[in-house]
Amino acid sequence: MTTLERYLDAKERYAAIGVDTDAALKALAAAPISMHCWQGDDVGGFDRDGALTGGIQATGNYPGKARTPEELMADIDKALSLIPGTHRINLHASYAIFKDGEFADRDELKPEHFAAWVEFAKERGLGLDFNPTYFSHPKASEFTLSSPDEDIRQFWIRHGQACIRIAEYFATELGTPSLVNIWIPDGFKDIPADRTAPRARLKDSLDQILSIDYDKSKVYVAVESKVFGIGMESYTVGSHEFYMNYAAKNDILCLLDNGHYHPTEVVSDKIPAMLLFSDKLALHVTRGVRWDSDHVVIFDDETKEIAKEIVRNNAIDRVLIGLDFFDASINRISAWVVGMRSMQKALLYALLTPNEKLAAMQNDGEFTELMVLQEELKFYPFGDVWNYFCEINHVPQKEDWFAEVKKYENEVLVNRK
Ligand code: RNT
Ligand code: ZN
Repeated sequence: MTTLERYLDAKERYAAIGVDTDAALKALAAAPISMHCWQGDDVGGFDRDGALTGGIQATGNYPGKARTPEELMADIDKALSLIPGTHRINLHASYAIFKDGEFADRDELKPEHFAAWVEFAKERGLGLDFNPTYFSHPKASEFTLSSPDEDIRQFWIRHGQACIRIAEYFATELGTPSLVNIWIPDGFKDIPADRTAPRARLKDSLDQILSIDYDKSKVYVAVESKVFGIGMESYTVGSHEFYMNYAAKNDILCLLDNGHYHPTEVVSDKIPAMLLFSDKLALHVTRGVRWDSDHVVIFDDETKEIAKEIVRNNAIDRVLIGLDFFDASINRISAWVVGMRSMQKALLYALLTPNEKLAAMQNDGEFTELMVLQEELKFYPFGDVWNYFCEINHVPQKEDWFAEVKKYENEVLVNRK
């Protein structure tokens, strides 16, 4: 049987339970995912050589890490060629590209330092998202936006403002809004004596960053909370409650990273709650294994539940989906492709779920029927619909894409010493 024949067969089986597979494919094609550039070089960036700091960690030493902007762009191209649909690239400020001999510190970054990325995105029809980099920098060795040292705090405020201007430039050049996500690593290793003052300083810093004049239809600013980081086990300045309230009061976005909550809390349950109060919200989809370990996103239960909440709430346009992981122990391009394709598979799985029918069962108290159908759905011919989506988007089906990655590894990546 051909891919099309299998698809047509699947289409009939889904139609029998009221699911329109053609509509699902159309909706999936219109769901961009922001692919984080930092999986390609273990969150290294180009603006300095030092170690990764901020209580996050990329472990592993697989050959082929991108060392230059050219290598990173080539690797992104390779990954995108194996991922169906058109997506976005998520950059960090540390990925500024300086001309020979030039250098600008983080508080002096300008659009011109990202011109090469804009050109890259334009040629490929990609949108760009952005993140100020509040780590891996000598001035980020202790605190950033919550620093008690006023000079340091002002330095990082200027960085945040510079990033908004750069994102506005992205949006103008590319004709699609740019998300600026603020995450800071500030916190205490041990029990603090004052939990309020650092948060008051962070609040004031955010106010100052947002006080610049920028076009809110072009730049969406988001704040990303966290429960703890390495070396900041006892207290995180940018906690969930802090940012959720800050975002609500200031009409900006909350970004939920599903590695950033207590282990039994799930982001899939937070999405519908947030959507009742916010027009838009942003996600960092990741996979925490025992802690915020940033493993590659796979087609697991929580990723599926996250996708279901987005789809059921008819919120593909309101939830800005980005990925956030950094695994240096496996082929980095493969990590991107697995993560992106898994997120898309989760969305497709949600789009192929008879959501209204299931909701009606819940409403009518038919919990036995609900369980039975939810279990049976797991064995519907989802893979045949996915393979057809790959075929019509001209990317390899099933595991066939991996041969391309292996070839690239043998021809290109192994030569990076
Ligand atoms: C850290 C946050 C943050 C970073 C990236 C590199 O815990 O998740 O989003 O992973 O900005
Ligand atoms: Zn994150």
